[in-house]
Amino acid sequence: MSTDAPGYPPEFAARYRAAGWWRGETFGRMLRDRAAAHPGRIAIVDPAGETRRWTYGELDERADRLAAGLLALGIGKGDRVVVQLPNVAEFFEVVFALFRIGALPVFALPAHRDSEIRHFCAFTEAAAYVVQDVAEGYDYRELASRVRADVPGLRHVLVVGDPGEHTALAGVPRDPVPVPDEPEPHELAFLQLSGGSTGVPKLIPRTHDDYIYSLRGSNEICRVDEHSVYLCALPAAHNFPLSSPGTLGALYAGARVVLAPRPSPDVAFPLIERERVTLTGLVPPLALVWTEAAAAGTPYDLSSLDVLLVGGAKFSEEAARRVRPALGCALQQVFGMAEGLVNYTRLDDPEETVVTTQGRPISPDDEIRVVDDEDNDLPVGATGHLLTRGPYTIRGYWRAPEHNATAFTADGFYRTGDVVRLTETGHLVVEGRAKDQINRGGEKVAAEEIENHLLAHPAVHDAAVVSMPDTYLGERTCAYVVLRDGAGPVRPPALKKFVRERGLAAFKIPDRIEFVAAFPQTGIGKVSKKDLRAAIAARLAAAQH
Ligand code: OOB
Repeated sequence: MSTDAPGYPPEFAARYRAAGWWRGETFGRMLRDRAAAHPGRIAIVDPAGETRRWTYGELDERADRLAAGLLALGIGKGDRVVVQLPNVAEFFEVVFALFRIGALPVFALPAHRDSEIRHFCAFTEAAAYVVQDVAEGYDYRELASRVRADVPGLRHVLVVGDPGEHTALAGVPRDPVPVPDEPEPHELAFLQLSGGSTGVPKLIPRTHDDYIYSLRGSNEICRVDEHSVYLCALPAAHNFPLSSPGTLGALYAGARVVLAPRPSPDVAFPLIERERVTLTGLVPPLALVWTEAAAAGTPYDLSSLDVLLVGGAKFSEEAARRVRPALGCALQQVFGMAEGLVNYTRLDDPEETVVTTQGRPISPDDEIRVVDDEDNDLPVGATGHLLTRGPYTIRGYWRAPEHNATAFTADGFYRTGDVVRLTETGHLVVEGRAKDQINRGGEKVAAEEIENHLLAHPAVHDAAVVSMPDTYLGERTCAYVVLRDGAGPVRPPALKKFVRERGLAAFKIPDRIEFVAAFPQTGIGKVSKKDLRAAIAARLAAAQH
């Protein structure tokens, strides 16, 4: 690997190859092989508008032709391309074209706005940015125009649909040219986004070898095979629906991917019936909505659904118990992270394990440590910080040497920031979080990032963003703000508007703003977020009575 990111030490790479975890596969060749084996089998179903069904042969050919077009535009091996697409078939055409030429997709979410996209394009020195014209009423072409004005190095904006002032993806020349040296299995395949706890999101470098192993392992655990039909209900670019086992796992297995434009039952249930969906993945708030909708009685036949994966945030035991009775399918809890490690409850685990734990790792070579504040290992059953190292967990973020020095131990364990306990059976129970992050129903909000946006307001002297309990999302964000002396009156809606206008994903706008004269302090004079969390939780509880 280049100096952009620390790679796996040679002795570990050798071990992971010898164990058969890394088999020298690449995404480009994987699609090529599947297309050769079963060209006429359906790979992607995109129901938006007139339903499109792309076969493996067609997806492979589209990826090849677009790869040639991208090369003709001067996009080549190692170049970064920010991909911000909703759940549309072109997502796969684009990412497989990029995989094939060794250019690196940078997976942005549809919710991201100016502030995030500008950062991704500038920080990665992206050669191109790929968007949908309009989705959910939002015009991404305008966002692209603003970003382009700010990031002069961004050479191309490619648009799915009507391009406006940019370049139509469909118009990129597609004359077949031989693709020069395809990437090697140990090379980077893409950059995934970290939920993060720092001022700007870090980028996660994943290799073909490591990611494809996580797909193969996930498929085995979730029993995905060529008869499976995976419904992609969450945003396709997120690591969970991408790889656990997700769309890429399904394509690896030669299975079928059905794209849901939205995850709500009114959209997803008819798709499950019509396409005979067998598995899907949801974050806990959506799993609750589905469970309630099914329990209330639905006209749609959900009997094809074998497995519901729930992860991204803690799924409560009570909610977990209701899944099977309501939806008639098995539940698998997933505790994963874009940095690597993914845990699943197994399909043959006892029901108690499935509803009370967040699973165990994919790989026998996933190393799990539960430690105290001084990195001392704790006995099984004790609650502590989760550290991990293994065949599909990164050894460092992309171009972030300073951050890597603290986010990883000297011997390469990733500090997950999660507080967990191990059971005797090797299952993990997530008990909390030590990182300064709010998990808003699976959507991660880095406190520092939002605090920085609040601090940009002229009337704000200091800001501290914490989680507050919420029955639906699990957590929401509460921003405590100290105003400057002599600052005129500022009201919460004005401050929220200020943050929104700085161009942030909507899920990062503080749900609540509290003004205080000063922050409570810890013994060593730092802001005590623990006290702030307790204060807002008490306020909310009191308000309920
Ligand atoms: C998934 O990935 P990310 O990168 O968005 O977030 C990772 C973090 C974890 O470190 C943990 O704090 C939290 O999300 N988390 C859970 C959880 N699953 C993820 N916390 C409690 N219970 C769970 N089941 O969120 C992700 C990636 C791949 C598969 C599934 C989720």
